[in-house]
Amino acid sequence: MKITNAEVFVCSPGRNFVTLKVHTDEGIFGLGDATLNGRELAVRSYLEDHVVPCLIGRDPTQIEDTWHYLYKGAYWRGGPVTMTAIAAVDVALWDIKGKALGTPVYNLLGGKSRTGAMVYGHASGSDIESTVAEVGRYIKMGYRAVRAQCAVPGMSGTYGVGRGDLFYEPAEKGLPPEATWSTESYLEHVPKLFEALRSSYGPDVVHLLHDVHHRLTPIEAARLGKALEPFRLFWLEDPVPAELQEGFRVIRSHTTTPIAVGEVFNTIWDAHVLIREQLIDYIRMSISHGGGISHMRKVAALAELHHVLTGFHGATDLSPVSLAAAVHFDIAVHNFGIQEYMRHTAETDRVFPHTYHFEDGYLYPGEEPGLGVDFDEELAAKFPYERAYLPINRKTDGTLHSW
Ligand code: KDG
Ligand code: MG
Repeated sequence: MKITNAEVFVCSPGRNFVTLKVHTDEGIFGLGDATLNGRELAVRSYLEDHVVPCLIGRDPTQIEDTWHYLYKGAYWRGGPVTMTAIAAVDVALWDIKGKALGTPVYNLLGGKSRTGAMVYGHASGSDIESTVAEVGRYIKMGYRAVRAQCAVPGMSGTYGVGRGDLFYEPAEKGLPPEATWSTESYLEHVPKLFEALRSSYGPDVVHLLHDVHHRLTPIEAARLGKALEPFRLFWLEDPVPAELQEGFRVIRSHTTTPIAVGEVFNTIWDAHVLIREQLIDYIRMSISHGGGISHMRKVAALAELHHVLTGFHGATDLSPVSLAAAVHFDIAVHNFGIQEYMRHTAETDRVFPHTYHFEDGYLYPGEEPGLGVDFDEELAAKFPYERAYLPINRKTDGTLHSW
């Protein structure tokens, strides 16, 4: 089999997505997600201008060799643009292999370790009362795990807090909006939210999660982790910016609240110290930003040795192609922990018809060959790209902060 062509599509059915379609001389095609939130067109150019010409004529079944060809052959290794582009090619090749062999991708990864992947949904509200009610709504829908984010009094537009429907979208159209941040108010407020949640729903009805979005210093994060211990979180996510990883030793030495990190990591080299030193409990790298299925198999294998579980990023900016790949991976890999599942809009689901489905708190993959996801090019063309960014975040004195 040979690759004959590869096309890149940028569309915006509710939000922007970049999709790679790899064609072969046997008529089989594979799909990959190349979406990088707020930097979509950079990945399109990386693929169209630099990667696609090198793919023509290659054997699509040689997935591992192609991965190293793109990673090592570029000389310039790693980074989100490169690794998202490599991931899109890699996932498309796994899709092709599954279709060529007539088997779902999870079978190529060792078969099922479980039947479904437990997911968590996003509940948020403008105050504690509405956030508690929203968590209740998710419990009623069957979720076993819910991330809870609440607006902080006195702060405009707290990042990660949705606008009360099931299709919360973190990016906003146009140029980046700006929000304010006060660590003092946040640290005061979050324990009150989780106290209210546990007193409403009890100690064990639902797993509770929280995302700090990289906004604390290590000692502040340690204080938050300690304050949340009585409410038994499933995890506390991205407590500090993860460039300086020594910070996680400080957090770890003070609290038993489980820690999750990694949605902005791109290679195993970003994660190996945190994993080897057991400074985290969940690795959140995703297939689409972490070099694809081939690379994430290595990350998961390293994590398995060190009692770290997977908890893949699954926000709306990861397209249904990514989500399908994640669900196949989740049910195959032994050290799976949880899968983030932010529902896509109906328009997105129509552009990417898929067979994975949600039931009773779990996602299940389809049983057809490959990933079980398609791409409706004609419909996608009706939703052209619209510039959109994640918000910028400033402290109350105007200093730029982590988003
Ligand atoms: O593109 C960035 C978003 O996906 C991210 O901000 C969402 O933090 C997020 C999460 O945990 O889903
Ligand atoms: Mg996050």
